[in-house]
Amino acid sequence: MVVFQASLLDVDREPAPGVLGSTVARTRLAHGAWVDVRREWLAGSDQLFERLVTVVPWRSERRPMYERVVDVPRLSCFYGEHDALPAPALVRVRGALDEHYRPDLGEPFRTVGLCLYRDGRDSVAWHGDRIGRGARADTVVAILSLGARRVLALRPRGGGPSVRYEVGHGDLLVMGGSCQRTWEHAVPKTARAVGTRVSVQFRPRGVA
Ligand SMILES: O=C(O)CCC(=O)C(=O)O
Repeated sequence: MVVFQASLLDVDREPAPGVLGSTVARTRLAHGAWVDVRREWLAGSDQLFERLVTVVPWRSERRPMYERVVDVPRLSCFYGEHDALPAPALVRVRGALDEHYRPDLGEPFRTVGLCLYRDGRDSVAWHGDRIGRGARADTVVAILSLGARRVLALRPRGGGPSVRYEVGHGDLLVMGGSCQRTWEHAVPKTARAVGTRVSVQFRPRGVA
C-alpha cells in the first residue's frame, strides 16, 4: 500500500530542480569520502513521486551481499543508459546534476536506479556500490529522495561511528570521492509509522 501525505499546494506543480551551486552543503568524511546535501532541491516533488509509484514496473530485488545473494526488502527498477526514463522530470534532474557535478565526476551520470520502500519494514543493509568501477576508483552517486522521510546512514568500512542523514521529500544527497570504497551506506528499518519512500539514484557508467 502506498501512503504519502502530499503537500496540497505542490500537487499540481511540474517537477523542477532548484539551483545547486552554493546551496549544496558538503561534509568531508575520513579517507577521502564526502557527502553533499541539498534540502528541498526538487520543487513539484509530489507529482514526480506519484508518477514513479504508479508507472514504474517495480520488482522485488536480489542483491549480492557478503558473498551471497540475498533478498532485499524493497522494490526496485533499473534504467540503463539507453533506456527511456519513466518521467521527463528525471531527464531534467540528471541534466542539472551533470552540470553541477562535472568537475567532481568528469563524466555524465548514465544510469538511474529506482527503489521503493513500502513502509518502515523495507530497508537496505550496509553496502558500498562496489560492483564495477566504484570498487577501484573515486566516483559520485547522487540520490534524490521522494516521499516519506527516512534515515540514510553511513559508516567507515573498516569500523567506526556512523553518520546519519534524514532524507525527506525532494532532498538531494550525493556521495562522492572514495565513499563507495571506504564507507558503507544503509537505509535501516524503522518501527516508526512511515509511508512510502522512493529513492532515485544517478550513477555514471560502470558503477552499481
Ligand atoms: O535508498 C537509498 O537512497 C539508498 C539506495 C542504495 O543504497 C542503493 O540502492 O545502493
